[in-house]
Amino acid sequence: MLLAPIVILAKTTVLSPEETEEARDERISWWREARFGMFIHWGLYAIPGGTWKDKVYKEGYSEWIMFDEKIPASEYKELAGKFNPVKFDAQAWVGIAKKAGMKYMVLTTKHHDGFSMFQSGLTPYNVADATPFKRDVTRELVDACRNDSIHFGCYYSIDRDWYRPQGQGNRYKQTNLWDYPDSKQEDYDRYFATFAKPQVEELLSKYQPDLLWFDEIDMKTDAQVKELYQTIRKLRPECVINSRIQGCRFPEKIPPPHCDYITSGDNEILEKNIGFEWENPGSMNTSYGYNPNDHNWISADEIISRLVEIVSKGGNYLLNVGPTPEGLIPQPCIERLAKVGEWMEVNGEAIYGTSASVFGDSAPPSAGNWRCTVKPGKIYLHLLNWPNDGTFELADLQSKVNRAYLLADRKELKVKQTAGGVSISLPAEAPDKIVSVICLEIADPVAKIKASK
Ligand code: H79
Repeated sequence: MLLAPIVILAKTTVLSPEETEEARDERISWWREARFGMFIHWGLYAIPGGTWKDKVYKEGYSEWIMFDEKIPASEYKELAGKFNPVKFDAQAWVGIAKKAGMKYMVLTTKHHDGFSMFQSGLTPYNVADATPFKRDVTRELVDACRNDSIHFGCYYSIDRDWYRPQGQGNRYKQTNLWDYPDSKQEDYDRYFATFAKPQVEELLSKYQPDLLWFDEIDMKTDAQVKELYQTIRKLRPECVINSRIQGCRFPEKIPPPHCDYITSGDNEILEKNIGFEWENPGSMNTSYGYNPNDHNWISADEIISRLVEIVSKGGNYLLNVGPTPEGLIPQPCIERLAKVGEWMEVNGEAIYGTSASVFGDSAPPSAGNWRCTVKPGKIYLHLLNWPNDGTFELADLQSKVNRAYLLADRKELKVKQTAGGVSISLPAEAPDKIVSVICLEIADPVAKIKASK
């Protein structure tokens, strides 16, 4: 569906007039190695948590409450006076991410509601100056991440800001028309030039983020996108940028200009490897922001299978948590992340720094429901179903297999290799009931596959 119009350009293509493939390669190498990150949606919307007056949302985006309920900015801003997350502990959050096997963290420094979750010189409407809490939570998280070797990214909603008049010339009409019905394009241009872009500059110089994660709906002109991009590159060339700097739709061309990787739709897993870095922003229930009434949690098993599927297609998984107004990561998230962490402890080497499957789209369910990731000289087979007959058949592999073992115990497995492929003998019981991983050490750095498919 989304993939049809893509044109994949040659590797040597210059990404943007100012940019080379080599520069992008160097900048994005940590991100490529990381594969799994924590997304954090935290802001004033955690206080209503999806409930406004008589209206209780049991699903949907709690961070959208201001828009959904058309709350006047003058009323919404009163939430700032109630924001006092006394249990917030940046180190504890980083610890939870680390234990889950996550390697980076992206915090909503400003979501569409327009409230800055960092101390900003451009507006007093920010977490340090407008709340009784008075602490710069972005600063604390950046420091905790740096102390623990976790890369840090800033989510920034640059096109939408419901607190400020912004113009309405966009196709979704997702701007604040209830407070500002006469707002015009000029208002957007002023907002962009005097507030949004300067705030991005402020984030870059104050916090030196490793990643800027934009969330957009195509309100910027091409000239504004370019200006933003050049500003970021000038201030911090090593900062990775996602594709929503331009817009939220899937780019028409790969590589897309002005960014380093593609963000797929919210919770959208691409159908296949697109030959370019991409990332899935996923939620654990239907909301990104905290909503105590949204019980639509996906299981830890589902998270692990999604992670394996995404990575086998060459993507990263940025999995969200929505902390409470007290400053805690919700218990259902903690429980799930702990289970994912146990799996990563055993199987992480089949995730970190790996590339997409060498077997085409890897494992349709008819082939036994398995997926594949690779590293030089290694093939990882992720078995979502355990074979009943004690053997796993892998057709089409031509490279010599030197050694095969399960990551769970590293005991050598018996391998029969013929011109037609490889047959691996397995124990009767799966070591992991969700996904067990076999490692094949092969004689070639890059696996040779029969070109039959
Ligand atoms: O930050 C999270 C979302 O709030 C944000 N992206 C993720 C990472 C996002 N912004 N826009 N969108 C997602 C797409 C808009 C979806 C909508 Fe709706 C569908 C807007 C109106 C209909 C969901 C349902 C939100 C309001 C009603």
